[in-house]
Amino acid sequence: MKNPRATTGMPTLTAFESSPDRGQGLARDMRVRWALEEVGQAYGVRLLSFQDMKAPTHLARHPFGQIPTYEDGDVVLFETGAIVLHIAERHPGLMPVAGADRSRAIAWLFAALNTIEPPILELVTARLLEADRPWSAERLPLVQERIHDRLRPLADRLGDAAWLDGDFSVGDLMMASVLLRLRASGLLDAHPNLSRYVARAEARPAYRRAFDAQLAVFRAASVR
Ligand code: GTB
Repeated sequence: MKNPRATTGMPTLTAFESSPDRGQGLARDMRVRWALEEVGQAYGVRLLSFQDMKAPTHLARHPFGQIPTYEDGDVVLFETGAIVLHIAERHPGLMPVAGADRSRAIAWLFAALNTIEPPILELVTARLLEADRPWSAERLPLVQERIHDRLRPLADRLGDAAWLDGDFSVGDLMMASVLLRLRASGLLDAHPNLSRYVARAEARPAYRRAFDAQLAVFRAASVR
């Protein structure tokens, strides 16, 4: 889709005006902020209420009325995978410049979104939306086991390496973003090298800047 009000200058994201995660960095604008910080690209943020997210102006940007979106000149994007890949393709620093190494970095980005994130989202659904169902207690261990079934081979592949395939890449950024959603559950603790991997990712200065920026938004909304 073309941006009807294309302007030159820095990209603009959309994010929650008041994030339901209370500034823990779990909402998906965090991964886009982090990618922009990694490549040193300044950005603006348009904050939306839940009502704004379902209004026609935002639905023109995002067919499902969600955050985040990304606007830069003529480019208007939704889906964090597409946004983060777009950023990585246009700036040096988030993936190798060409060849098989670059393709593997992209494969890890897709693995994070298509292989690791789905069972984690199942757990979130089970905990938040299904806890009062009569079958919930029986189902929860099955959901948890499906997560471990994905984490075990991931942990085996990572081994003692710092990152999944050589230097830190867009694949690591997305994988760490997805794994962070597990922290509160304690499930990551069964895979110590993955816990260390996530801690390494969180210690990156670009991650810290992105985290602080989204936390500042939440704090500002709380005092209003
Ligand atoms: N596949 C899309 C993408 O990757 O961009 C998913 C986008 C998405 O789920 N966005 C969520 C949203 O807009 C916000 S991040 N939800 C509102 C809606 O669908 O109407 C998901 C999220 C929400 C809350 C927490 N939390 O409270 O911890 C964490 C993550």
